[in-house]
Order: sequence, then C-alpha cells, then structure tokens
Amino acid sequence: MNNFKRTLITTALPYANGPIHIGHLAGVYVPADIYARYLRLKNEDVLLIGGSDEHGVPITLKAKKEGITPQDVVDKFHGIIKKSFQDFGISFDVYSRTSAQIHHETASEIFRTLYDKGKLIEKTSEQYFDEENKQFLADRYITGTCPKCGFEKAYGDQCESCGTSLSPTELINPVSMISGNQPVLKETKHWYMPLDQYEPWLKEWILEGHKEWKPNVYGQCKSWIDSGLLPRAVTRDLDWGVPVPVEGSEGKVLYVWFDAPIGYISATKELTADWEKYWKDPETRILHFIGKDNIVFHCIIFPVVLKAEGTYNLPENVPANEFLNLENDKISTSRNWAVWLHEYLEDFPGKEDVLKYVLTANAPETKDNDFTWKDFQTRNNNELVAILGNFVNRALVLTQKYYSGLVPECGNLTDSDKETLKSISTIKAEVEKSLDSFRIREALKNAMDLARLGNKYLADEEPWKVVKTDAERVKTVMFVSLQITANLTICLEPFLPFSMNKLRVFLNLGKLDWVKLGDTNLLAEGHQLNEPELLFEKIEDDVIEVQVQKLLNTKKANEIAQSKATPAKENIEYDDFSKMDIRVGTILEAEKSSQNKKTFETSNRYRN
Ligand code: B3M
Ligand code: ZN
Repeated sequence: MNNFKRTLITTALPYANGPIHIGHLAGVYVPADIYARYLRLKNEDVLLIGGSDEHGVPITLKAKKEGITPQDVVDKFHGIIKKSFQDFGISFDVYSRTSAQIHHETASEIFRTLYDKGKLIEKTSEQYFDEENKQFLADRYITGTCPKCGFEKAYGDQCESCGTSLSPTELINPVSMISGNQPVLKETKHWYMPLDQYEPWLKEWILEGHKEWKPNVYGQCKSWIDSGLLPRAVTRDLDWGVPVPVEGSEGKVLYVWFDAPIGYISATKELTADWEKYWKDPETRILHFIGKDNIVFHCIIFPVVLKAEGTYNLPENVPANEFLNLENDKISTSRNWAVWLHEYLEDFPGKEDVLKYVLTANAPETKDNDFTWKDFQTRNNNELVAILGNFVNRALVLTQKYYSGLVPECGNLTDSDKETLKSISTIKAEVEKSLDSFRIREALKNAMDLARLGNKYLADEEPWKVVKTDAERVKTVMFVSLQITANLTICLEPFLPFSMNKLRVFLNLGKLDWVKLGDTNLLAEGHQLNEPELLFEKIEDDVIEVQVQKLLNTKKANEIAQSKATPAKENIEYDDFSKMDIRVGTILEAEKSSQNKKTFETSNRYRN
C-alpha cells in the first residue's frame, strides 16, 4: 500500500477535567486501538500514543470552583481516565500527561526554536483585565450579552445559545467571572503563528496532496483555508501551563492548543530514547485519531508549527470522526448526559467488548450517530450472541460431545466445504481493504461475516442430524467448523480482544499472526480443546430498563435545575390575558429553515 516502515498512531489527549464517556471511546480510542492491534498482528512496527491534556482554562476554572489547585484537578482525572482506558483494553504503548516535566521541556523547546528562527510574530493588543484580581481574562472567564441573539450569559469566545463564535470585545456588558466586575481593556504582548503565510503551502499539501483524506476532514480543511487564515496567538496570560520561555513574558504560558499536540511528541520521548525515528524519519507514517472538533488544530495549526520548526514529519492521515449522541441528545458533561466508562463497567462487568462492539458497529464515521440502550441490547443479543456466540458455542460443544474435545480428522472435503474454507481468504481481503482505508465499522461488519459464514455452514450441514446416519461426514463438518473458529480468533482480535482471548483458551490455541488468517489447518487433527463456556450472554429487558431509567432521572434533574435557574414570570392581569389571540391549529406542512445555522464550523475562530 505504501513505502512506510512504521506507523505512529496518536489519539486526541482528553482534557483531565472530567472522566471519559462513550463518545470519547467511539470517536477516537476504539478505532485507534483496533487499527493499532491490526498492525501489530501484521507484525508492523507501530506505536499507539495517548495522554491527558492537563492545561487550559477549563481546568483552572474547575480548580477555582472547587477551591483546589489545577494540579489537584488533573491528578484526580488523569488517574480516572487512565484506569478507564486500561479497563477497556485500549492498548497504549504509553499514556502520558502534559503536566509532566518532559512535556514542559519539549513544548518549551519547540516554541523557543520557532522564536529563534523568527517564525513568530510579536504583537501588542488590548485585552480585558480584571483590576481587582490583577489578571488578564481568558475568553472563557468573561461573560456578557451576545450581540447576535441577546443571550445574557454568552462566553467571550462563543454564545452557547445561538452558536455564534465571538471575541470578548464583542460582548455587551462584559463581566469578569472571577470578580463579577466589569473588566477594563489593557495592553498585553503575545506571540502569534502567522497562519496566513502558510496558506499557499497548506493548499498544496492538503488540498492537492491529500485528496484521499476522509471527505469530512478534507471538507473542513478546505473551508478553513478558503475562508482565509489569520495569525493565531500561541500564548496566553494565565498562570497554569507551560511558561513562555522568552524574557519579559512573566505571567504568560503557551496556549493549550499549542502545547497539547506537542504532547504526542513528549509521550513518545517518555516511551523510548529512539523517539526521533517515529517523528523525523520520513519512512514513518503519522496518523492522528481525533474527533471532528479537533480537525483544524491537527490538520492546519499543528502541521504549520511542525513545518515552521522544520525537522518533524507531518501527519499522513487524520481519520477524524463525527460525534456520537446519546438517546437522541448531544452528550454533555455539564448536564451529565453521558454513559461514563467507569459506571458502565460497574453495571456490566466483563462486558468491555460488548460496548466496544456496539460503538464500532455504530461508529460516527461519516455522520453523527446515536447510541441507544435498545440498540446496545439488540446488537448484543442478535449479533454477538445469536451469530458469533452461537456459532462458536455449537462448534465447541459438539466437538466435546462427539469427540471428547479432540479435533477430528478432516476426511474428504466436498466442493462446498472447499468453497466455504476459501471464503475465509476473501473475507480477510475485505477486512484489510476496509481497515486500510479507516472504514473501521465496515471492517467489523466484514469480520463478522466470518461468523455468519460459520453459522450458515452449520445450519446447512446440520451435523446434529447427520450424526445419526453418517459419522464420517460429521467429522469433516466439525473439522471445517473448528478451522473457521480458529480463524475467528485472528479476524476478530482487533475488535474483540477480551473475547478472542477467551476463545483461544477454549481452543487451547496461542495468539496467531494476521498472515495466518485464511489458513485452513490451524487446528491439527487430534488437538485437544478445553471445556468451553459461553462467549456472550443475552442481555434482558430489565437490565436495559435500569439504564434507560437512569437517563430519565438525569433528564428530570436537569429540568428541575433549569426551572430553578429561570424563575417563572410574574402573573399578569386578566385584562392583559384577554387581549391575546390564542388559536389551535394543525401543522399541515413543515420545511427546514436555513436560519440559525451555526457558523462555527466555517468560522475562523476557535475556542480557548
Ligand atoms: N483536549 C480537546 C478535546 O478533548 C483536546 C484535544 C487535544 S489533542 C492534542 O476535544
Ligand atoms: Zn447568541
């Protein structure tokens, strides 16, 4: 497919200001893990890099609210997040954090190189300052009235009510969230990355050179580049982050979106002294797995930084996903509208693969998708249990029953047996094709075709009936079924690692390389199998009901909180009421309005 010798896979660094939920898993970590496991099975040189993003304003806000230090906040959530990833078997080679010493050094160094090479612009501008607390205010520290829709609690970077992205000076009646006072404008110096100067290069590198990127990624890049890029500040007035390594920059840190992607480099350094091989050797392929809100940072800003620095490789692909919703509503940490990974594992111990399966089968690869508990149950019961579990269980149980768990002789294969066995190679090719183009959900469907094949084979051959008349034939049928089962342990390993591990124990078989997929003699005649157990179990309605009820309770709690926050209007006089003309009608037709469209995606601004 290409001439690369090795692959470096990075995964978006989650903010360490809360635990992680199914949206994170579905969008980034599960697909990245599947891809990394696939390459490892192919014996390729691959690293899967992760870590926590521990800087930025939201973390300082949370610390302030709770009366603790930002370090306390990130220590707590870094631990929780790291454990969730471990529990779900996300196979990071390293999971680091941006408050680590090595990261501070790496980020400082890269900034300093840009500074020394004259790649940054120094500019003084007026920004809001809180006189009581003697500090400049990050965009998120300022609220005020949205100039577009009149919403009174808009943030300095965005109005959450109408979606418009703003700059703090556009707010009407701005208020400092720290003191509650009106902030004043004061001059401050910052360093900017002149993105505009890189426009021609970006056009060539992405728009001409990477037409193969996913349409959602390519499209977003194109719209950013076409609408014209502006210099972006890469420093902030804040006391939490990587200090700006330049004289006269006291009280300033690197902008979180400047240092966070460098975290991938620091994490690689933490892992291996050989890190430069993964970042600077042109024979390494770099892939960034991210969610769609991070596209501009990974496709435009970070590459511009690396390009300006001059010694690093650029990403070869950025397979970004869209968003996962939950029961038809946007996942939201502040509204507690999420399925938290640590809570899932409490309720569904041992079912890590089930969640990973459902999130992959329904992955938001090309558009936003919805997670529902009903779909979770259906996919578990109708696919994992009824197709995969059922086939494997029948193959293993019948072998125990007929041959005390010994693999029978192959005997004479019929044409249809041969056809069936040949299909394994066809399926292999299809899974590879899908995975190689990051169509992970299609790859899972293709891989599951192997279980479907086995299921159909057993249903057609009916060994449990034939056993009464033709014992030799049954041996062949069971031999073929067991070879399919053994092939499943390879084909589904990237997707269902816990379950395939179990299956290998039942088969008394070691882990096999990807090249073995399609081999029809993986289990030799006379090989002794172990006693099997069920691979998957049915999930009953009452279990799902509990989860649905939990979400309904959250919704109710949110509604109550909302109604408290917006008190009912005062009663009006009857005379006023009677002036109203209230009528009842039926909607006969409706069409989509083009108004109120969010301008965020095409806008040139981004969040703090
Ligand atoms: N922490 C934003 C996010 O979690 C950010 C990603 C950083 S990747 C270098 O969406
Ligand atoms: Zn607004």
